Amino acid sequence: MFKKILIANRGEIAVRIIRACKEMGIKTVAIFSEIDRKALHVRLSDEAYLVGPPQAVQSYLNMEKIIEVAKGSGAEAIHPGYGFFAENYEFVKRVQSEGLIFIGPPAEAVKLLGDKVAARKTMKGSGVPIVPGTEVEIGSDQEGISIAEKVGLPILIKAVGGGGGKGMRIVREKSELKGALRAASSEAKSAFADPRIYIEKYLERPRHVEIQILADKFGNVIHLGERECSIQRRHQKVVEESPSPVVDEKMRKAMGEAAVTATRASGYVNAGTIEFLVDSDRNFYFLESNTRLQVEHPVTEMVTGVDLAKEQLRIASGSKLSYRQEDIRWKGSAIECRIYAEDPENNFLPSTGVVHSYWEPSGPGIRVDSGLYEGSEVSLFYDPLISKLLAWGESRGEAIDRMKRALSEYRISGVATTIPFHLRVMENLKFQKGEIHTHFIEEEFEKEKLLEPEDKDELLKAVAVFSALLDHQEKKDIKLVLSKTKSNESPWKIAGRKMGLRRHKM
Ligand code: MV4
Repeated sequence: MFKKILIANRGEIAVRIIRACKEMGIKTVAIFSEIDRKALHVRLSDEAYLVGPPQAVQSYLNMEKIIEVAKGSGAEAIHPGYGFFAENYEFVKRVQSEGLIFIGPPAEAVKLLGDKVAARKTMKGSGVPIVPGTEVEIGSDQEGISIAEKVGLPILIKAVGGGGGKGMRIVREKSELKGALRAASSEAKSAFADPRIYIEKYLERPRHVEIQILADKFGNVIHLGERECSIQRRHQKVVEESPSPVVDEKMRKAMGEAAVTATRASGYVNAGTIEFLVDSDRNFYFLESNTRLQVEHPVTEMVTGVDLAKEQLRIASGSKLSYRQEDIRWKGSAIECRIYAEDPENNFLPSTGVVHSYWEPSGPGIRVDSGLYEGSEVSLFYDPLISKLLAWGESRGEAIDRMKRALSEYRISGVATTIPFHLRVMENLKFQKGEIHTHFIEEEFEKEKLLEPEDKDELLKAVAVFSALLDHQEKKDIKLVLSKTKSNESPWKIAGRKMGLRRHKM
């Protein structure tokens, strides 16, 4: 086993990994930006090094500096957490070329699964069901039109280099097709430096159900069942749970086997996730694969008892899996609420400030993974996810009751959070019945104020907040960009990107 590792991340996930290391007797090296000097992950680690200014590109995404710290501190391996360098092929290559171990999948698997058509091709070739559509990128308008005719409208145009909902376009009318193909491609080009697009049949109101897998270097692959992740807002997950209310034992076995096949077919090693869309007839289709430890991994830990972070460390250090498939048993039900520093009363406007009082819930069945403490600072520089509240119960009903109790105990003052919104979700009758899908929040909570894609008000609000951090020229640039924006992406993401504040798929 490793003696010392570097954690190339911050916040709750860095804390989560440090905790696993402590229990395994592994020394931890933290990195931090100037604004994170007093952060919890810095306090809990054995050593910590400043890597740059608050902007992620200059600190948590500063490859040279991170490698230098890893080598200088004598760390043998690097855990990327999620976001930042977690799914970056170049980073994995670089880590390995420096003689360090990347705690995650092989570089080739990261590359393969990051290319959405290559992934579809691989899955189709090994018998994993995929959404009807193309397994090659669209070469011309004519090709796009004939594929759309074959698949049948509505279709969804997606970016080959995309994922997480960026650069997608629904086409419902034949007349919209040509324009949509061109718009999607140019959007993909500017967002991912890759204009390639492909087509899938558009599924209406599907569920998002994903399977957790573990694979070691000896060819052993197991699955740990599903997580239901349909409750999301603008491609940002809000609530996740396991088991899924629609998945029974038979379906779990079928999806689990498909996920194991997908894992083997892509040469994957370490912890990973195979995402599926599930239609109203409970057919499931491969969507994409996440080559990282995910934000929502604790729900799986709570129902299986498997410590995924520890298992990642064991796999990376060359041990065999600690479990066989038949050792995995699922008990009860677990729910996660992602607490964001956003104001649900004000269109989920990002909220910043110093946490001046902080009181975490606890008691039976409750787990809190957070990087917060009294006095910690929440800024606009990083992802707004500040805490994950989890509840376990013998039944889904008990998990919901415990979650409601814990949400009502949780006190965070100084920054606005989504805690009150989570309480409304837990109290929603359709949620309680398990009648959820990917458009649940939109339909249940935003009916009256569905934002127009070009809602300038919202965009200008974003500019107002960011402008405190900008100089005059940057402000002019952003206004120019926003005035041309027609995408349905969150204005926060657009404005953030213009500022160089990269948000990552989590
Ligand atoms: C889809 C889809 C319907 N049909 N693909 C959005 C994120 C990206 N990873 C894939 N996404 C979708 N792909 C087909 N063929 C609907 C979505 C989708 C979605 C998927 C998962 C979780 C939330 C979602 C919210 C809206 C749309």
